[in-house]
Amino acid sequence: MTKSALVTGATGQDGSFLMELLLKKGYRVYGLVRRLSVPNLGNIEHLIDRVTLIDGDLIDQSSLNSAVKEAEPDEIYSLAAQSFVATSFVQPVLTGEITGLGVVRLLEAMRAYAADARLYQASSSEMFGKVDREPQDEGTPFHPRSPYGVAKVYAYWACVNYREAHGLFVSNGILFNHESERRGLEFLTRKVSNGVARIHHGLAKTITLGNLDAKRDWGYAPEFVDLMWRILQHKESDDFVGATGEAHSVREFVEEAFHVAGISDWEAHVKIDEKNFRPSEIYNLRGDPGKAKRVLGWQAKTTFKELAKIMVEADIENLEGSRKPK
Ligand code: NDP
Ligand code: GDR
Repeated sequence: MTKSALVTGATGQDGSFLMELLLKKGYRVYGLVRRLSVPNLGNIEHLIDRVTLIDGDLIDQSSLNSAVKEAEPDEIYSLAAQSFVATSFVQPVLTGEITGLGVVRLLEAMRAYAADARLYQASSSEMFGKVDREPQDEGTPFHPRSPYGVAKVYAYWACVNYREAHGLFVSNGILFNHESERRGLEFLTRKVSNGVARIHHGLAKTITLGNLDAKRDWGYAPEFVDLMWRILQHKESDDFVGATGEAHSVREFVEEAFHVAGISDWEAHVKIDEKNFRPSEIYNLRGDPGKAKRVLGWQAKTTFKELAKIMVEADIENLEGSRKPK
């Protein structure tokens, strides 16, 4: 029988790749989309004839109830969030409402209307925060460093609690940074790939950044949505780290991105502005994906340099035709 999947955060980077994957696997796919004054369907334009979009907002319980009733899902992918860490410092209450409580609202909808479904929660390496060990795995304690990280910890434990208290199949993927040509423009890798492409085309001279010394474990998003799916196919609900196992600094990413565009004097094109620093930063994150490999046969493949190349080349191509006249 055709399986049904409900994906929240359908318009985001991960939602778009995940819905592609689920369609390929033959699922009937429902995507939850919130009403905006101008629809934000850019990432899923190519899919909208093949998926059913349902109006709903994580702030609104009744819309989540209706979405679950309409989709009758076998699998629910809980991806919607206020996902930008920097914004969470200036909108902490909104972030808590959406990224934290929003997940509980979805769990309540599942408990009432789809108690036999399986739910994947998009947990984050930001929950580890100020780490006391490296690499981080499923047993590493949480010490979040932003309202976003705090909200994700709340959602993580809510999922564990619904598993233990109500016997629901709810699994967390604790994923480290994963990026792509569909990443939002404010995130570091895309800000850089887009900025480099603009410089390449003569549309800008510099990129303004913050902390170049922070290190992240950066992978390629399409591989990480495959992990989400595998987590829900496992015989029992459980929590898994998804990561490449390698960390690189922001500086290394910037250097590599300029290198892809053939620009060697990258430092001449980068300005630093205090406003891009976080009130409390996470300096170093590197994941141990050993359990995902052992239990689910999953492994990240795209290397750090390949990731920079994919993103910079895509942005250079996107901006082709918008070169400034001399
Ligand atoms: P994006 O920011 O690209 O997408 C977030 C999605 O959530 C968008 O579709 C957005 O809709 C939707 N959304 C936001 N607020 C609401 C709301 N109130 N009601 C309904 N939908 C809402 O995130 P990613 O795709 O990168 O990430 C997916 C999930 O994985 C997020 O939960 C994120 O926190 C988490 N995560 C991401 C990692 C990464 O490196 N990408 C790593 C670890 C975890 P709209 O288009 O309308 O804004
Ligand atoms: P992150 O991603 O906070 O790790 O969260 P982001 O790309 O925003 O930052 C990565 C690192 O780069 C540093 N940095 C800058 N970041 C941005 N955005 N803009 C800048 O100008 C800049 N300069 C330096 C940051 O300080 C940080 O150290 C992402 C999100 O996708 C979360 O939703 C997800 O949970 C985690 O990854 C895992």
